[in-house]
Amino acid sequence: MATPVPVHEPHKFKTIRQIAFPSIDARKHNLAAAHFNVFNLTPPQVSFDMVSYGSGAMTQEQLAGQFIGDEAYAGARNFETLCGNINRVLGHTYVCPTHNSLGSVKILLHVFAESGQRLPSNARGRVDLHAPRGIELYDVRDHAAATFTGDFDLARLEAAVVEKRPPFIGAQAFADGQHPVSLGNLRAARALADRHGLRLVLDVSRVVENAWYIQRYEPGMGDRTIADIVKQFAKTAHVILMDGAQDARANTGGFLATDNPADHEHFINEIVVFEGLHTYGGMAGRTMEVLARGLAEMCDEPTVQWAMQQTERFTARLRAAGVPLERGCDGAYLRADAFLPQVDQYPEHALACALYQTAGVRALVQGLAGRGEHLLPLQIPRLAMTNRQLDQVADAVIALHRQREQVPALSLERDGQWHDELRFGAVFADLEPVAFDCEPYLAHTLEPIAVTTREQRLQAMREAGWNTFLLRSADVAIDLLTDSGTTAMSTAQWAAYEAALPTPATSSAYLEFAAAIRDVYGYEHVLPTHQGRAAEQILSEVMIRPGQIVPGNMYFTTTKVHQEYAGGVFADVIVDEAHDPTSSFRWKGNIDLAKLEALVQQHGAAQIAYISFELSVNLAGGQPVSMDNLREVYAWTRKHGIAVMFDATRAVENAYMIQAHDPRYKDTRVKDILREMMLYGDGATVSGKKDFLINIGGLLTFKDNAEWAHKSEAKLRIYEGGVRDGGLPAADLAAMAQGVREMVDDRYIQARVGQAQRLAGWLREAGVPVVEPTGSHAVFVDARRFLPHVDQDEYPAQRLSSEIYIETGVRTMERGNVSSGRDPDGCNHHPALELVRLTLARRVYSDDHLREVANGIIRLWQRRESIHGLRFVYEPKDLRFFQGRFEPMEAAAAV
Ligand code: P71
Repeated sequence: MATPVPVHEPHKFKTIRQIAFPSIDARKHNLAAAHFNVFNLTPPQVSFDMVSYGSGAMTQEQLAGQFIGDEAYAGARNFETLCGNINRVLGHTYVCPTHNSLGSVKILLHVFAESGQRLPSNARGRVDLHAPRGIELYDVRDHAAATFTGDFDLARLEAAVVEKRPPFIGAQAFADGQHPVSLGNLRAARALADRHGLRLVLDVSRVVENAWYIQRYEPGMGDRTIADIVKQFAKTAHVILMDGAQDARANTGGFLATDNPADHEHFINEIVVFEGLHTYGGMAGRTMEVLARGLAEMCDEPTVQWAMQQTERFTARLRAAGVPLERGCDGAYLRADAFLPQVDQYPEHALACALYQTAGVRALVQGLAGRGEHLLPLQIPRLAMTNRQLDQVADAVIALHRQREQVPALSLERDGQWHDELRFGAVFADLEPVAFDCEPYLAHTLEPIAVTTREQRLQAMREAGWNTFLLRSADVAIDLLTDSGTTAMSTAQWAAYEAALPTPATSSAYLEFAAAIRDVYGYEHVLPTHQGRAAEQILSEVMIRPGQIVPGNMYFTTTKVHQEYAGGVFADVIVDEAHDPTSSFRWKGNIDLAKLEALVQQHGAAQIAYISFELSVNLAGGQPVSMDNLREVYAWTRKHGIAVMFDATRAVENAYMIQAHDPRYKDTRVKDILREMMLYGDGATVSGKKDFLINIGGLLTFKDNAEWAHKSEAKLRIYEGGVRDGGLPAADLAAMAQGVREMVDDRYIQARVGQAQRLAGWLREAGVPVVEPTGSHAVFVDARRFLPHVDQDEYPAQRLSSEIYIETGVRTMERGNVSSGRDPDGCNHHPALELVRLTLARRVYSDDHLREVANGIIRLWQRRESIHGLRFVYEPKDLRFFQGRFEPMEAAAAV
């Protein structure tokens, strides 16, 4: 049987590329400046660029290959890798590299053809390449074929071969992007070519998508792998050519390959004239490496199934809404003439303009104009978009289809032979604009995720002592352990990272970072640290005198440990609702002023070190603090001369919650809300591994108190590194500075928090008990209500997190009795909250990943009675949740 269709991407996003969402006014302006030809728009003017050529997401292995390019003029190692992979994947021995498929065609025609000849082919697209060279294509495609519409009409092919004496037979996998070819038909064409002493030349740029069709629809092929079909298909031809920017997901590059050494000899003699040398053919060494790795990966079965599922889903959604289209190998090709019957000239351009005007989406028509096809391809950049994004793009097209009568014709202002030359004039129609609320970024590179069986996971869990911290990430499919340091960096962050110049003195990266912090927080003194807990240590030592009280809105593990090391005594002043997982109070992060007042009454204001004020309180469930509470607490501290120190680790998420749930702020940008929040404090520690969108880094910052800053700098030099780097390389500082600018983007933060809300919604619908209301960085499952039959001393949340892994391959974190440790009397602390945290990494997983997480947990919920508790077999003294090991109670009972 063929591989089943995966329910989510078989990879996660490793790096992302931000996308812009120009306003409707900007779009109209851009269209006019582009002469109403969307070809002239640039990527920053476009939200979704629906082109598949060279725009796919690479894997991390491909990206890594880019950096080991062997930029030698002759005999590059990368060429050897490329040859090896072509041989393995496509079955041909002799390789002639070219700069792209145009280079390949140029060589082919030069070697085999003469001007005036006619070339029978199943594809029309190559007219663009051949016609200007005086070679005419002769259509021998079987127009009556139902499924394999790219098949040759063998009788017509035979006739053409006899009459026209062509130089060779041209074949294209997934001809013109729309017409798949069956393996049986291709083999018949090969036999025909052999009978007439002709070569069959096959363009394999889209061979993978074609192979998927064969697997699915060609009789007897259902149990073959994509890899097997691809090889059989490619080996059928005498000569293959490939464009690296298609299935192999390189951004350029190409090659000719053959098993015939004499043909190869001809090719490489021309290569030096037109392309480069026979061992690089006009490609950079790194391009050969990226292409070689892309070839090696392109037949990965789950990835192919996933990509094709996206195309099916996208096309089906449009078709169901009555949008006229043809299904392409990489998307939906809109039939612009049927879409806009009132527009009789250039309907494809009119439609492209209307789509850009309403939604900022670009669909591009390319090649020779005037061919009378009127197709507007909406191609899916390979593996770069989520289904949520594609659904919204489809909805934008559907919304336009509903208003299609309003779409005006364009008036031609400059004619030309090619679509990109045309210029139009137009009046803007009154079209309703479309808004997106999907992820505001595309995948740039991908990281594969583990595929495991239940038996393997059970074994892994046993070896990890029933502690998800001790699992190997290589055994984890979807990792919801933490949102700390797990973000996908953006291409802008990587650019800053690569460009940063290291120095133990003041780096530009530090200045960038300090400027970003001053801009976003409004605080003057900026001290970088290697991560959050380092800032906590310094703050605690500078600000706490032994014996002082440190009131805080619920504790965080590392924060409390450092306060205690400095001699402080933590006092919980969070509102009572925070300890009740069923309370739906909106601002569970708030401080209870009465509790603060009582502390001052009892100990005196001088005994209070500072208020430790966490935003988006992690252990309460990611619960926000209200703006009013921030203001009131600050006003209260001014009366008593007490400082407010934020744990601003997830302050941006808190700002978003204020925007979303405090009607007074609904029209205020998150950036401005954050700036106001920070007015109500005197300093902050930050674990940059969360809000700042980086993998390592932290911050200690003070609003204006130079003395605290000075004392802290002295500690920074001893504990962390220099005062201008805090032990961080300039590169990480630079990426962090860029992350601070990206984190306050309204669309990003809304998409991020929205994911948590949707995941919670799916669980809630099925009755799974989750902490209410849903916080911003995670969904917390209430293990007490999930497993009411398991005693808290048998660690229900710990067991539930283990079972979630075994059931689904999803890694989560216990936040309950294990995490909160033992009291001085040796008994477990028995916290009110016994939770499993499903924490969302930033910009890494799609809704499809999370839907599967929900489904797995719902399956467990349905058989919850069968789940029992755990007991310790090894229990460390401090922070026991990290290293502790357990065994199931049922195993203990069986002994
Ligand atoms: C999280 C983490 C990472 C973590 C830390 C300890 C145990 C398990 C996981 C870290 C935070 C945090 C807040 C509010 C300070 C830190 C420490 N959170 N404040 O949630 O959430 O920062 O890790 O950069 O040192 O998984 P650091």
